[in-house]
Amino acid sequence: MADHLAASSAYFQSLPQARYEGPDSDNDFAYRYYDKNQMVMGKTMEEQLRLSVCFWHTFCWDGSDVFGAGGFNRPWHQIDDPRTAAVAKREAAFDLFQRLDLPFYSFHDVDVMAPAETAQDHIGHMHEAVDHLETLMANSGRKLLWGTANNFSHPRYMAGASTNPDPEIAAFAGLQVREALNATHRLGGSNYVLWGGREGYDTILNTNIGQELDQLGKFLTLVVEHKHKIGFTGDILIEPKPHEPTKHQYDSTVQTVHAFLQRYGLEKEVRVNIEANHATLAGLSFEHEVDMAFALDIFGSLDLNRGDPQNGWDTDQFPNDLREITLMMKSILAAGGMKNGGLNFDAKVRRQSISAEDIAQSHIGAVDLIARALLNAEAMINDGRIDQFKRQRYAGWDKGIGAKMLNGQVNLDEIADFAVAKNQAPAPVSGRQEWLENVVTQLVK
Ligand code: XLS
Ligand code: NI
Ligand code: NI
Repeated sequence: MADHLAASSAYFQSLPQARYEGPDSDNDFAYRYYDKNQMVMGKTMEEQLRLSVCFWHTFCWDGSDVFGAGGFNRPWHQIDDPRTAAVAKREAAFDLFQRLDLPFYSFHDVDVMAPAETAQDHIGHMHEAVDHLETLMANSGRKLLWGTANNFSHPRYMAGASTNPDPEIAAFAGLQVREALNATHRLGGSNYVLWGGREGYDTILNTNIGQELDQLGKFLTLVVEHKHKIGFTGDILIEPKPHEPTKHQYDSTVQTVHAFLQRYGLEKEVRVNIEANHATLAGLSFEHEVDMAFALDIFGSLDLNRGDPQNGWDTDQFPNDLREITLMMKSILAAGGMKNGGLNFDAKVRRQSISAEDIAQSHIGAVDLIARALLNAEAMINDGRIDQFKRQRYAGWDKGIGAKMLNGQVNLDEIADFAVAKNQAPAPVSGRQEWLENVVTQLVK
């Protein structure tokens, strides 16, 4: 066991410190575009992007899938004593955070603590983990983007957490959320996330949807109350996803979450954490979800990854589509940039990528992709053609009958009378989609 402990702290030690070396570098562990101190639209790249490494895919997953066992053999998974294993995992994680020189991380309660079956053990093991995380954060200067409770993996949650037919299970979920939110507060986290992995159904035959929505709405209200009670000033975020593991998840998309929040009077209290692959699963684009969240004023934070066009599940691959990420970054910059949010890599290496190098290079490549996207987005805003075209397109609504309609100064008769008085059919104008796409192609570098 001592060997595994030593191997855990040495696991990432062969990796060089990642730093900016510019586009001509031939070092696979260097950043070619992510220069954390470079100014982009009034902030450093580090401040604009607020990049975060997640615990679950990177340190908890052992490489297993539904057809086979894990082949990663990370040394902290070989330690028999669960509390020692958790210490080793946390130490290895902070070593990697520093080697990548990324400022933030994210976790589920169960990712960072020794497993617990009872409520008392859960509290004890979680406190032990948080004490250690606090020290690791102070020593490394790393910060917490968000914490969350895993209320979907344990078999007790097979029929949901707050939406479970059994209120005692909802109460256990409440315990986990209280502990995870308190921990996030204590560690100075910027946000607290709720992803309702099993807050949905497998079949309507055994599900009372109206009852479950009320349970979920009430539970969320209690979480918001607790946030204020303890003085947590970060944002509470819901992470939409349409399905998987459930057949249908209630928090399907940004728009359904917004409607849900309005129904329970929480639209000023809760925002969204948007994940690229979840948008794909919902049949939507990433930039659609981001733009929708800004339009509804519930944008919170982002989980970065990608799906695979040939599969219909959450493959959680590292992002690599520069055009897609550029358009998404453009939406964020245009809306004034990140506030409490950040860009969290909710992404995992492939099952055959078994080495420590693979973990580092997956992150380094994705960080560079995002840095390039940020620079492209800045160029797109400075170029101005797309924004100018959009503004022009709606200019009619700033004056005359358009302004009166928007301000509620005319009724349907008056609008109709206006059309009659015009006495000519309005002429269609080009939407210029291909020209706009050409502009994007020119600016994505
Ligand atoms: C799963 C989700 C999950 C959340 C946190 O699909 O993306 O990882 O981000 O619970
Ligand atoms: Ni996620
Ligand atoms: Ni996901």
